[in-house]
Amino acid sequence: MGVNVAVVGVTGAVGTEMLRVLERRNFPVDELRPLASSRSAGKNVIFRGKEVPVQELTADSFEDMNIGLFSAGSSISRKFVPYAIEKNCVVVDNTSAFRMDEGVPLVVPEVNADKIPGHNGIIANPNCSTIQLVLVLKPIHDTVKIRRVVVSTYQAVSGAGLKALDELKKESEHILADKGEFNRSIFPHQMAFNVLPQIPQSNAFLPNGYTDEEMKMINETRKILDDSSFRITTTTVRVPVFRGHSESVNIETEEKLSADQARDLLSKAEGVIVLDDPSNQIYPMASDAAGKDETFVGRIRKDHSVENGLNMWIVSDNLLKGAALNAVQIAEKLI
Ligand code: NAP
Ligand code: 3JM
Repeated sequence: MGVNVAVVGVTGAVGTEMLRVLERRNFPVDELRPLASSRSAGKNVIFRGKEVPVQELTADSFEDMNIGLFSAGSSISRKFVPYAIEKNCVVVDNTSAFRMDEGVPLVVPEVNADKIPGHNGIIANPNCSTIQLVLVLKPIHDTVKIRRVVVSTYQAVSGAGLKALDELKKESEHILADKGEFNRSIFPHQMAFNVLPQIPQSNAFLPNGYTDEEMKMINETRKILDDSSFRITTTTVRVPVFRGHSESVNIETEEKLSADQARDLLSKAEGVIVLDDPSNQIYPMASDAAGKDETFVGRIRKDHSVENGLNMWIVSDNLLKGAALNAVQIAEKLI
């Protein structure tokens, strides 16, 4: 018995991966309903080798659908998720719209799949930078209790959507061809050959000096680890990489965990691969993680500035484990 699946935002960076992941994991789709804006109605997507027409998302889009995978932005989710729920279509929401709502499980299956059965029609997929972080923090927290975490991210441009990717390509060519001033519409500053300490690029900074992305990582990590006072601080940064988010992570723990013990612990963690052989220049890189399902961790070493501390480098494909794959894994648990 298959299920009927609506994919909202099917023409986007995440939606496109959603179809590929459903296909390659043989998700038992009976009917696929690809949904996007009126701009895309009439276009086709390819699913299992067949063309399927994209429909415009409306209040009536969820008739007969069992699962709705949403990734068309938070305002679209706020407006249309209630129509899906009305039709008993269970929603896996990839946006920030409901993540922090009580009664909405925020799930990374390897970490807290046990929260899924408590849902009331919506299960939220965390932010891409949160997912790869908690996959690594959870086994460490369970073993030696984390006292404090300091994270700096190096996030790929695909995390900002297809238009942002296009702008980076065009700006790169423009600069290499020495064409002078470049007219940009997505990023507030040069993104090619540059590093921007502001994610998302369009939102104002919060009164506390943080960005939305930084606060998402903090609040979501606390919710997933089930500890509202978990000590974590973040700086989120966009780098001119197409695909794959990297994170420099400093972890202080209550009890001692040596670098070797951490490597051993993390090599047994589901969904995590330790890539850590500095003498042979082996460490995780965005270029290797792109297109892969796992989250990679390396450069694991003692932080000499504290009694019990570790530094590490965590990399994952932001469109796969950071978005589409995690959402489909949640849907797999649902059925
Ligand atoms: P994108 O490449 O810009 O794609 C946006 C998608 O949303 C397109 O399919 C677009 O359809 C659709 N859309 C826009 N306005 C719409 C409307 N009024 N009605 C119906 N569909 C509409 O962006 P993306 O990178 O795929 O990200 C999409 C969203 O996913 C983000 O806004 C974010 O909320 C979420 N996201 C989540 C994660 C995560 O969970 N970790 C990561 C990245 C993104 P058209 O082609 O017709 O315009
Ligand atoms: C990642 O307001 C918006 O729609 C922002 C869109 C967005 C989000 C989000 O807030 O849902 C772009 C990129 C995310 C996310 O995963 O939090």
